[in-house]
Amino acid sequence: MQTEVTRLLGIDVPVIQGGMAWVAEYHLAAAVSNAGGLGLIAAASAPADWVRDQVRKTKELTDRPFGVNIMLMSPYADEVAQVIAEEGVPVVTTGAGNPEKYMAMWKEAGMKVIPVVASVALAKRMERSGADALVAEGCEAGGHIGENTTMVLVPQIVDAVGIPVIAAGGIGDGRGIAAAFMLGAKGVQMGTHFVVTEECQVHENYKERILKAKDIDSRVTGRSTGHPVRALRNAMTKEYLELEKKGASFEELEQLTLGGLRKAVVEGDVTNGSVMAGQIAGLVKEHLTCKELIDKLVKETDALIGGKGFYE
Ligand code: TUI
Repeated sequence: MQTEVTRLLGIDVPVIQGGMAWVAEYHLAAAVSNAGGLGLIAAASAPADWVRDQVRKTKELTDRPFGVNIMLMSPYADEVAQVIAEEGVPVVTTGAGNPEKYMAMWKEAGMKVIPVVASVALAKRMERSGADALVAEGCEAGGHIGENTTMVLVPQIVDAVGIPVIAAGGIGDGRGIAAAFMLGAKGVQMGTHFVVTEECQVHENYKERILKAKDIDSRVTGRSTGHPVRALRNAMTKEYLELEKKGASFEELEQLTLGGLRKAVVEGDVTNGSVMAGQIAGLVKEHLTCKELIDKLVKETDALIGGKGFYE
């Protein structure tokens, strides 16, 4: 499955693992890269030293390209941006903001820069500032989301820019990948399905919650505060949405989610914690290794669109 994305990144399969906060650490990143995709470490809100350590541990486990995702709302974003340039991380993706101010430093360090965007406006701006490719993430995705679905966002961004577009949000199998290629994408980013892989270190309760999720189990909290976040429904999302309906203050709402992702990922509290996952959770029923998952995705995609000129 060679495409502009595999050639740009030096990988075998145009599948990128999402930079999921608290979830995407070095075991997972290295396993995805060793399986031929692009593994990512999520810097999330972690300090720069933690990221440096994760990068070094990833390098011990793989010789293949990998990346770091920087969450731009992090108080440590500036330091992490610097550290990944120093450590010679091959690829950086960014989320939840505009990474323009780091672009020159990263390009100088020879890194491939792939901002995650949720709008055509930011996509165009990122191309002008020198991005090598873009992840166009629709609101089917888990975590912090934009307004548009993948189906409407991807073709509009593909038409608006000349650099390769990687589709994200709502993709969980070969059918989703084939559909993304039909919309003009040259690769995909997947998060939710990688959470339930063997190598992913999240608490078993988190994996179980995804594996038993139904199509209607997804909720978006925080629309009223301007920070919409998608997670699987539980006692926390119920209370949050009730408080939001009552017009609760930002501070009161924030209190409810503070440390919630850690609670779910590390402690396994999937009742009161934040179980971030995409809408595709309902489709995810298999617990595989990263290699098994990626091989299966390639086989499924090939059966649908192999030899039809989408990725030769
Ligand atoms: O960033 C993500 N997903 C995330 S970040 C995250 S950590 C977090 N936890 C709780 C609350 C908030 C964040 C969990 N999930 N995806 C990429 C993404 N970026 N989706 C949407 C955007 C985005 C949104 C607005 C990118 C840029 C933007 O505006 C930039 C600007 O300045 O115009």
